[in-house]
Amino acid sequence: MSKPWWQDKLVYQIYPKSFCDANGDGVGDLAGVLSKLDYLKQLGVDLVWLSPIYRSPFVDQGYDVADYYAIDPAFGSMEQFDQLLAETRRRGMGVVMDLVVNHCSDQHVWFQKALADPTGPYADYFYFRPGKEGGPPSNYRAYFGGSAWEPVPGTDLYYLHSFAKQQPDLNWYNPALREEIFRMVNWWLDKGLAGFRVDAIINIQKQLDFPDYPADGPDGLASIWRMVQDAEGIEAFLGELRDRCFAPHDAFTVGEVFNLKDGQLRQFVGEHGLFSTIFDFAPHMLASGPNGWQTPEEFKFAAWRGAVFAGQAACPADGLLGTIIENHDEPRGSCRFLPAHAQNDAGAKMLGTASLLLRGIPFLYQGQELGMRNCPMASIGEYDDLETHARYDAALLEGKTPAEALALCQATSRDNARTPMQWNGGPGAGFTTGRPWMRLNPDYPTRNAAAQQTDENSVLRYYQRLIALRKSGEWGEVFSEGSFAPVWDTHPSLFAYRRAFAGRAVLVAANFGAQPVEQPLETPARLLLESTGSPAPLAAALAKGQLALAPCQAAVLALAPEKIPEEVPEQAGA
Ligand code: ISL
Repeated sequence: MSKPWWQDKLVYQIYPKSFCDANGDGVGDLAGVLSKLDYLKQLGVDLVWLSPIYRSPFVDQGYDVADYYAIDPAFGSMEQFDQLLAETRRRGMGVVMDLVVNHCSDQHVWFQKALADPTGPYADYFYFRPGKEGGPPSNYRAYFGGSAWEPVPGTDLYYLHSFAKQQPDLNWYNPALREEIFRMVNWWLDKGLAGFRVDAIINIQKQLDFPDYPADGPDGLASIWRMVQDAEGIEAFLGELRDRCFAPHDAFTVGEVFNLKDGQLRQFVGEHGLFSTIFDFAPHMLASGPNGWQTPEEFKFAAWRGAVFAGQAACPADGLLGTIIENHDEPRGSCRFLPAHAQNDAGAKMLGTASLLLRGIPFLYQGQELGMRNCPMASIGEYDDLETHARYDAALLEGKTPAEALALCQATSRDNARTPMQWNGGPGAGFTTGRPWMRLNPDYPTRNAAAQQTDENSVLRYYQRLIALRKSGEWGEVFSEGSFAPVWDTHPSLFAYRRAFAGRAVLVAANFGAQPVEQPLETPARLLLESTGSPAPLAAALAKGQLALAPCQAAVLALAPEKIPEEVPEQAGA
């Protein structure tokens, strides 16, 4: 089996609206991205994933595409996009676009034609269905709240939308629609794109009779997820997409896939997988309590470690998961996957170490490398995200007070991760010379890339060293191809694992506890990297065959080669 070209790559997600604004209109743009390519190269980024930049009315920040073949003018032009392809290539990097094809925008010409002729061919690009008993065809709640069915004006029909009503679902059961999508995907790949992050893709499978489900909320509706979960057949659609588009271009693809059924992972990743990789969201699911986002859960170390290790164990030996701390839909990892005492720069470095060296394709989200933090807004009016507003309304409907509803938004809002990137401590944080489209996190005067670049001990400089180690000539293969084995996995505060490849092995260990820890090591170990900038006590302990970690300290150790073959349990096939 030959190694895929993307096996040792590291991906950095850009949220274009909030990354860098070159023309001063307060909204990030492609010229801004172009101006930061050297920063990304210095960080060690291989692939740049851009959240959607297609023409869009931005009801859901570009995840509502009005024209798949056009760059939205807010971001720039197709010439600038081509320049981005050329400039990344020149630096040995690649560009990954977001592929949003569960739905499009209601402004897309297909939907406009469908509305104009609701029994014509374009109506079958969507799900147009007659109502039932004077109401919608079924009782589904859309992910962003309210009925998932919206009346088609002037008819007794409704159209289906899993997300906002301005995001009508596309009918993958129609071969003509699939042809349109394959043509579009190939058009982008022919341009020289490295690949795609494939949005919300599990939702393309439906039960075409759209059965009702028992209500699961005070609105009398049932989550549309119930219908998707019981639907089947996605593999056929995705297999066609792979065979017609991705495979001929040898593209890198990452699926945004939630809640796979038992045994399904095998079909999604690996040598003949439907995608190159899919995100491992299991740790993120822990943040939702029994009532989903309405009951956010505090960080529990053992449960989190268990979820991460379970993902590593479940991944087939010929496949890789996308390991991820944060993205544009999630609160910041530095405020989520750390105990209260560790929610600081030392914790951010420790969490980065624990995550980036796992087996998998590491994904970083803009600002993660600065330890950027959640930005609780002072009022609901300061939030831009439609999901946050829908949650606020739903919480009020549930009987929560406005203050309680706001607190829920502050804890869970997607806008926590969407505040502008903090480039320097000057006006507009170096993000814009104008008025930023969303307020800046007030910590930008001290937490910013320029300040961190000159501080040897900063989160940014540490991430640079960490990524350099992951990709180094000496240790790169251990991280990109090596096996994974948990270590001390019942310890109350240690997060530790071994990676091994071709007779070489490293131990990654991090102390999430508030007290120092000491563990005897079975094999001599040499320090490759540690996160606090004070390596002396650890080095002294290693000389005595001990691992000693202060609170919030993470370390990467090379294990003595002669001991490795017997000592390290090899993962099947690795
Ligand atoms: O964001 C979520 C939870 O806060 C998820 O339920 C999210 O809606 C789901 O992961 C799908 O997300 C993707 O598709 C959405 C878009 O709003 C998200 O930004 C995108 O990542 C609809 O296109």
